[in-house]
Amino acid sequence: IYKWHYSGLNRWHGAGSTADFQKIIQERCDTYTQTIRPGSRSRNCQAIRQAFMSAFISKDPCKATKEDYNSLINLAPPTVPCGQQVFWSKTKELAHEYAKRRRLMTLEDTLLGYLADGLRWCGEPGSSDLNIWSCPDWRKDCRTNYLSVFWEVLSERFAESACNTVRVVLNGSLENAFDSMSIFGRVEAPNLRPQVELEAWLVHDTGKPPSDSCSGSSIRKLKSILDGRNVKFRCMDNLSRDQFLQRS
Ligand code: AVW
Repeated sequence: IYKWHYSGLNRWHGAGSTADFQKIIQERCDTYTQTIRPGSRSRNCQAIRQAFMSAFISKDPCKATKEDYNSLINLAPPTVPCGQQVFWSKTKELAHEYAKRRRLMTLEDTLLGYLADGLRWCGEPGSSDLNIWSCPDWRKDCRTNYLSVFWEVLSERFAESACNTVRVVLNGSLENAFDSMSIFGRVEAPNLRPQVELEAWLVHDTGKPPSDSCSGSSIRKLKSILDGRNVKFRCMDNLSRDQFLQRS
């Protein structure tokens, strides 16, 4: 029992892989390429599903590297037409609603972001299956797990491809709307190219006063990261969720 508990499929502290992971990936890929973005270059969904599986199957779930995802990302780079990108941090649902209304694109509107959105996956050395019982938790087990590394490398590529004006939706109901440890803070903001302009929108819960503003210390920190890269910055604050979504 002791040995099974500590070396078996149940040893990680995070929830296990999503049931029917492969099937969901294949179905989402077919939907995306046929219905959501039929104009996008025709993609081979079977090859994409296989590259996704090869990235992590039979591998130590705590030893993910960015390179593990190279072939997958090269099959479907997360690039977006100039000026259409929307980043988010602690505002996922709101940013998606905003992007939808304005015909802009979040990472989850790119093929790989759409495929993986909300799913979990990890493998196990010596097995060709996903571990459906448990997967490493970022805090309790390891940061270099396949889920975290996937979102980091996909976000990095998404940010690197930004051009013209892009936007980030930040949560103005938090004391620090900008979190330098988040993916937006650690990976996306530091990878924007020079001459890109970032517009930050600080949006708070309707009916409550905001908890952070463009002049607060967290946004000053974001500004200093961008200054160092010659990225232009504009910031809009004191918007409630309703005002933000309605504003044209
Ligand atoms: P957060 P971050 N499905 O709200 O700035 C499941 O603090 O860190 O925002 N998990 C996901 C997804 C997804 N679609 N996306 C990110 N995660 C994970 C990519 C990830 O570990 C977008 F372009 C992340 O740390 C946004 O601009 C956490 O859930 C940016 O990254 C969300 O934490 C949002 O990441």
